[in-house]
Parts: sequence; C-alpha cells; structure tokens
Amino acid sequence: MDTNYSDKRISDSMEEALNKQMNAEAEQAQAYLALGVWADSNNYAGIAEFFYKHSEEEREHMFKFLEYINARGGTAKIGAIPAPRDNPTDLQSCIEDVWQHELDNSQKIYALVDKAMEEKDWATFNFMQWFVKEQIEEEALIDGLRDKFALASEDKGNNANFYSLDRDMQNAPQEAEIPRESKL
Ligand code: OFO
Repeated sequence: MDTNYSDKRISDSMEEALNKQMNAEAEQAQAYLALGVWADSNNYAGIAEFFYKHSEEEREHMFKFLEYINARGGTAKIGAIPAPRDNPTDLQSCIEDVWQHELDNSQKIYALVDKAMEEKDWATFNFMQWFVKEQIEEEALIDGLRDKFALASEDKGNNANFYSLDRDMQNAPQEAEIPRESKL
C-alpha cells in the first residue's frame, strides 16, 4: 500500500508565516508586560494591572497559533523574542505605543488573511477570522483608553483625573463591544 503521503495540510510558506505570527504574538505579550512594569514603577497600578492581564491575552493568542499549526500537521517552532522597545517617556507615549502595537499587529493579521486567500487555504482563512475580530475589539479597547486619557488631560495639572483614569483601568474589561455585535 502506498503510504507516501503527508499529513501536512498547510503549505511550507504558510507554516513559516504562521510561525512568524505565533512569535509576533509572544512579542506582543512581552511588550505589554514591559509596559506594565513601566506603569507600575510610575505609580499607575491600575494601568499596570490592565497591561498585565492583556499580556496574558496575547500569550493565549500565541497558543492559538501554536495549536493550529500542529493541528494542521505543521510544526510550531518557538523562536527568540526581540527585546521590547525602550520605556515610554510618559503616560501619553505609553498609550500611543500600545496603540501602535495594535495597529501594527492588525496589519500582520490582514497579511495572513491575504496569503490564505491567495493560496485558497480556506481552513487557515477561517482560522484567521477569529483574529480579525479580535483586532477590531483590541483597537476599540485601546482607542477607548486614548479617549479616556484625552479627557483626563483636558484640565491640565489635575492629578485627580489621572488617579480616576488609573482606578478605572484596574477593572476595565479586556473585551470591547464591536459594532457588528452591538444590540442597538
Ligand atoms: Fe494578539 O491581539 Fe492584539 O495584538
């Protein structure tokens, strides 16, 4: 009997691209962890808590890629994670840094969707839809934080505003409602 067939149901280049994204998610987890440490040491305990929780979420994303690659007969390869960017200079640049991280990651997710479509790899295309939705949520979440920061900054020098913002973030959910799921 001819058993010379492969169990692998993703292309080599798709395997490589998914592995790259798996590592990018690990990098995101490290970035949030580093920003959490920065926030903590700058007395923004609530924001630190929010970033620490989000770091866990990013790690879960890494695992989703890992499991998917293996489930499709590929091999997940854990690579080196580059050091996080330099510490931000203040809270505003910290929040803008997070925002940029999310926008960059969305572009990486879209590139994988494009690749899946080009290859007619509908399983991967379907798998990636979860991440497309997740990025919509995460962009909304961090944009909400930017709005809160802008509001708190209106009355310059009023530390009470920043204190409330920080307290608010401590228990802020990690999920944001996205338009297509709005009850309105
Ligand atoms: Fe992994 O979700 Fe944001 O980046």
